[in-house]
This record gives sequence, structure tokens and C-alpha cells, in this order.
Amino acid sequence: MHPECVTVAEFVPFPDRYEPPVSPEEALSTFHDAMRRRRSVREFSDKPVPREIIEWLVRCAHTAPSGANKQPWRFVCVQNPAVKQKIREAAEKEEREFYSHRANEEWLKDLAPLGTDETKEFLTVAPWLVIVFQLVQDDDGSQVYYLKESVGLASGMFLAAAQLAGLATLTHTPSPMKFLGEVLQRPDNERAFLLIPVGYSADDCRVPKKALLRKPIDDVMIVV
Ligand code: IYR
Repeated sequence: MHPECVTVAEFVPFPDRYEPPVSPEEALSTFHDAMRRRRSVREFSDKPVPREIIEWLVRCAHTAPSGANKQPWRFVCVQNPAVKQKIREAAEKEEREFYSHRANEEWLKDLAPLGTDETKEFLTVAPWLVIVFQLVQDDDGSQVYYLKESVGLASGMFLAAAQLAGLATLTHTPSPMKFLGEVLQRPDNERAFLLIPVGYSADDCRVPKKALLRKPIDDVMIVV
């Protein structure tokens, strides 16, 4: 080991250990019932969501594990209408390219049941756009580890928290996403990872029928 790596790990007795107030089965069936009803929503209401709620979502996401506990994420939470408009215009520009020639035939065929196209009205209608950035280096210039895994875990926890709060989300990935760093004037060590519109689903919100279907559990779970 290098001589400068002699920092000794300090341990404390596990504080504040969580125990479910109900049986594991009951806790899990309650959680599952909320999660199975989550849908990716593209038709949002413009009903406002208080800033404090969005802060709770970020706090929940920020509990995620990460490589060497580097917490290599940043959540830029946009409610300013002019900034949302800028993001929409830039995203739609990329999406026009995607749908007209970037995507191959198989991709367009796979997307057909979702009914998506280059119009991204939800980017101006949803009260909040949360852009998750990954830190390719920490702010102090030090290395980060398992970046996509870490930021993916935090993003998943953000979505779960939003669902528990009765909020609708979409995992939107306009590609490429470089414009998000530019519009939001983010520093060079941040790369956009995911754009998550957050709000309430519109009263007359519709969702794709095909995406209701889950593969059977035996297709996704192998017990050895
Ligand atoms: N980014 C495009 C296309 C798109 C791609 C996938 I993979 C999706 O699951 C959904 C959409 C768009 O947002 O329309």
C-alpha cells in the first residue's frame, strides 16, 4: 500500500437502524402496490408542486449508495418557465433529428407502441424539470467510481420517492443531452444523465397500453 494511504477506518455502532413498523410482507406489499402503479407519464397537469416536496425527493435520492461514497450526482431543479421553454426548444431540436434520421428502423418500431414523437409539450407543462447530472470528477477534482451505477441508483430512488408522494414522473433522455449543460450553465465536471419532468398527471392523462405488461417473474428472477 502507498504510504499516503494509511487513513484508518473508523467505525461506530450502527445508529438509527431501520425496522419496519409492520411485517416485512406487509411493508413489501404496500411498497409494491405503490410501485407497480407507477407509469411513465407524458401528459402532465400544470398544477404546482411546492419546492419543499421537490427537496424531499432530492433528499431521498441523495440517500443512495455510491462508489466510495462519493455521491457523484447533482439535481438541477428547474421551475423557471423561460428556462423550461429553452430546454424544450433545444430538446425538440435534437428529437427532430432523432425521429427523422438518427434512429434506425428497429428503434422506431420499438417506440411505435409508446406513441412518442418530437413534440415534448411536457417540458413546458410539468411544473418541475429535474435534470440529474453525473459528476465525472468530484468538485475537488478527485476521482469518482461506478459513476453510472451510482447515479442510476440515486435516480431510481428519486422516482420511487415521487411515486410514494403521488407525483408523476418521466425518465426523459433526449439524445445527445449536451445542451442541458449549456442551457443550465453547468461546470465541465458535470454531464447530464437524465431529465425527469415531475408533477401531477393530467386529469385526462392516457398511457400506452403495451407498457402495462410486465414480463413474468420467472423470466426476470432466477433462484440458484
Ligand atoms: N428520446 C426520444 C426517443 C425515446 C427513446 C426511448 I429508448 C424511449 O423509451 C422513449 C423515447 C423521445 O423521448 O421521444
